Parts: sequence; structure tokens; C-alpha cells
Amino acid sequence: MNDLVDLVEAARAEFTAAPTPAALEDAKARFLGKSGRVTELLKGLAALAHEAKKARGAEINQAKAAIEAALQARREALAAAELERQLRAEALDVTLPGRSRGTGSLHPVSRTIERIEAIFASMGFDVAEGPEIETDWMSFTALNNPENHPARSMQDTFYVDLKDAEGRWLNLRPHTSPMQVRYARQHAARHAQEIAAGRPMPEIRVIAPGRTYRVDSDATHSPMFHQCEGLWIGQNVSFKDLKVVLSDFVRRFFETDDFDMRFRPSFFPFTEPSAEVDIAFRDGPLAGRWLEVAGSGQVHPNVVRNFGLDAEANIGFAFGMGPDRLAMLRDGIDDMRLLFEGDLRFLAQFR
Ligand code: 2NM
Repeated sequence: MNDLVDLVEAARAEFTAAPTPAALEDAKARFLGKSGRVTELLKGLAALAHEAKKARGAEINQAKAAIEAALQARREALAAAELERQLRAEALDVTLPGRSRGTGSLHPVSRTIERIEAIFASMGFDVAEGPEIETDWMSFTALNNPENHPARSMQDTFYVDLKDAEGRWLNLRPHTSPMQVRYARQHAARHAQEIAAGRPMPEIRVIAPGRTYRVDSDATHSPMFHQCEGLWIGQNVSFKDLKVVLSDFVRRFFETDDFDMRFRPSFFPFTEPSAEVDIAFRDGPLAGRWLEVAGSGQVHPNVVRNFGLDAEANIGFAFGMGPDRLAMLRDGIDDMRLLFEGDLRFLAQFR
């Protein structure tokens, strides 16, 4: 009888000492397994007489039941501890402050281009975007650039190691004018019937904003920069219209009437006559300094012909400006390279 009490105690002690379910099953085998201690005791019953066997058998079965109960209790305790551990591991502290993901914002140049687009759209200009890799004809020939003009050289223009159908190297467009050419040629084709019938062609009024590329790099030049060129072709579009469009643009872009504007004679292959457009604010940190804001001119008849139009019947003007420089003027940025380094500490100032 006492041996059974000790046996149950021993089993309880071993079960309690088992740290894991696997260790517990090992301990169980030592007591209840095929050659475990309880099983051995039951085998020993065979040697006893009938009455003694009944009494001893009942005692052993009681002890066995107590061991099984202890085993079950320990199994449940281990399972509960495991569940507790898992819950702890997956615990979520809902009182911690959240980690915020910073809000993105438009690049100052993108904001500037959107601003330019909105102003010209309100004056009836379409916005045209197109390829940055261009053919020689689109970038140069159509724009009245002579065959050996320096702009065509490797020193000035980035070339791509691929040739077009004419066997000429493709280039990274050095201005957005090729897009003006594409747009004007499409417009001419779309209105071919009216034009052939001698009716006036609907006006072309378009701006072409986008990335442009030139071999140039210092504080005021980036090899990748932006341009926004404008084109207005009709039957009687004059320099007066150009002045109105550009001065209204400046007034709205810089949100001031307080500036002087001048057209300074210049030269571009694609316009004749040509003029640089300067403005001088009368007020503020830049007061009194002439700032160049655009190049412009009456589109050269050769270029109008390359649009697929009659250069006698259709005249107009074009201009080109630099959104990078306009962004720098408006936002007071003094080094162009800051615009293209992608430093978030710089960019976050323009949110
Ligand atoms: C400028 C200055 C003057 C220009 C010309 C053309 C086109 F396609 F009509 F020939 N687009 N843009 C132009 C004219 C651009 O940038 C300084």
C-alpha cells in the first residue's frame, strides 16, 4: 500500500519536473508504458492468490487512476503555459503611438510645370507630350538647323547608339520643339481637307512641356533639364499677340503686375525675327535686375513648311522657357543642382 503511495508521488514529481510535452510523454512511458512501473506491478498480480489479487488489483488500479489524473493535469498545465507564451509573443500594445508614413509631395519643378500648363490652358493652349528620344529630322532638320550647326555636335547633344530610318543617330531631344513639330504636322494632316479646299486652318495653339537633354553641367546647367515651349500658328498671329500672351503669363505665374518686360533682339534658327524676353520686378529681392525668362520669335517659313503648312497663309510665333529656372525664381532657389539631387530635406520645404 505504501509502495503505491510512493509510486504515485514519484509519478507526480516526474510529471511536474517535465518541462515540455515530449518530456512528459517520456515520463508517462516510465509509469504507464508497456514495461512501465504500473504495468510491471499488474504483471506481478499473476503470482497472487485470488483474494489477495482482487484487493491488490483494486489498489494498483486506484494508483494507476491517480497517475493518469496527474498526467492529464500536467498535460493541461503545459498546454496552457504554451498558449500563454504564444499570446504574449503575439501581444499588441494598442497604446503605443503609431508610426506615420510621411506624406509625399510634388517636386517643385512638377508643381511649376502644372502651374504653367494651367495658365496656358486658360488661354486656349493644348498640352502635348511626346518622345524624349528623337530622330535627327525632328530635333534639327525640321527646325531649320543647318547640317553642320554646332547644336548637332557630340559636344552639345547626347546621342543614342541607335540609328533612325535615314541612318542618322537618334538623340535625346535637346529641346521640346520636336514635339511642336509632331503636333503641328498632325494638326495639318487632320485638317488637310479644309486646307486643300482653301479654307482657313483652325489655329494651332499648343505648349510642349517636358524633359530635355544637353551636354552641359554646372550650377546653372543640368544635363537633364526641363523646357516648356509654346506655339501659336494661325492666319494673322503677330508679335503683338506674343507680347500679350507672355506678359499675361508672367503676371499670373509670379502673381504680380509690378514688372517691366522687354524684347531683346536675338537669333534662333527656327524663328525670324527672334527675341529674348526679359522681365524686371519693380519690387522685392530681385527688384531692378533684368531676368531672362524666355526665348521667342516668329516661326521661320522653312519650319512652317516642315509642319506641312503653306508658309504664306500661316504665320505665328513660338517661345521656349525653362520651368527649372522659373521654379528657382519663384521659390528662391540659387543652385539648379539642388533640384535634381533628390534630397528629401530640400524637397520637403516645397510641400
Ligand atoms: C525657343 C525660342 C524660340 C520654338 C520654336 C518652335 C517651333 F517648333 F515652332 F519651331 N518651338 N519652340 C522656340 C522659339 C523655342 O526656345 C528658347
